[in-house]
Amino acid sequence: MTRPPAERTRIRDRLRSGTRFLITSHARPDGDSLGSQLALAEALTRLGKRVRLVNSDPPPGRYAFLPGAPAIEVAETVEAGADTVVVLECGALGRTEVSGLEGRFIVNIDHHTGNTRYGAVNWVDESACACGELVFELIEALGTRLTPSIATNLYVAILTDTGSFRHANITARTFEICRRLADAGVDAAAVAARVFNNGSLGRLRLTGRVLDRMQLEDDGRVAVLAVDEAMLRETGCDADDLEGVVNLPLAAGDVRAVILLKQAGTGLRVSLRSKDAIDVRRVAVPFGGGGHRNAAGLTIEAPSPDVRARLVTEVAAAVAESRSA
Ligand SMILES: [Mn+2]
Repeated sequence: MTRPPAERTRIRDRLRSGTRFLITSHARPDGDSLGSQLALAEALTRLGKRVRLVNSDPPPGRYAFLPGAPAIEVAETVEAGADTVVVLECGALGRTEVSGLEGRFIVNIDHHTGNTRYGAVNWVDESACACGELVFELIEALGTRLTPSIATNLYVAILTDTGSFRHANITARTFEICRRLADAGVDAAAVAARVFNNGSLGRLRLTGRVLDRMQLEDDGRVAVLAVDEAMLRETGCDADDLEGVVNLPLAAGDVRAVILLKQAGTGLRVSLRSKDAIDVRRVAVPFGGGGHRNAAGLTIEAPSPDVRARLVTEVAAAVAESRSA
């Protein structure tokens, strides 16, 4: 899919003409959603705009150092007041888990396959490695200076959404943007240390416990990880501490895909990861989920007893399909 500059131009013009903005993103924020939000918020503020950042969940601790992060408000509903709502990184409006957005002038900027185009303007570029790549282009189009803090936020977005420059969708453009960000003052080693080497011992113990209980299916091609609330409680962790754990089984050459099952109250949150051409997004969609080819997720409110077996069957089928392709 080619980049649609017409939509980016429309968004740029709207950002220039508007005065009061609300920027939101998905629940359970990650490095891309937070970095993209904070970078755009600073750029708009520098243009003299009034900007509110509202999310349904607070930033995980590892992202609390991001420049501007304390300004993020946590709310489940927002009242009128902004002339433009910018929704970043959300394939569907419901992903925000913030109510009160419907019917507003929404600018939708995203890189997820299957985005429902819920905005008044929709800039969806599935070829972007991170939403931060699109926000970089937008800030460039606005002509705002790349400050060290904007650059740091965008670098975190790209660093984390590419799995430290390992995932698909990384292009020469990605490195060109990162070169510009480094030029603008990003300390890449310091950022990586803050994001990856600053966790708790509990998180390390939780990771060990989850991997210790890993089960293999489909002749070792599919790894299944399961996390219940007791494991979190016993290690002093919360669900945010699981970020990245789902990727770890992929370090084994034989493992082609991973299913992580996380108990969430009476429901089940499922993360899927895969290698190469294996499309786990197509597994997630029939369950109401979404994401990318190699990283997808879904939530099952009332899981049936056979849900694990169904997921294993579907993921194994995706693995087989990529082998026969
Ligand atoms: Mn993203």
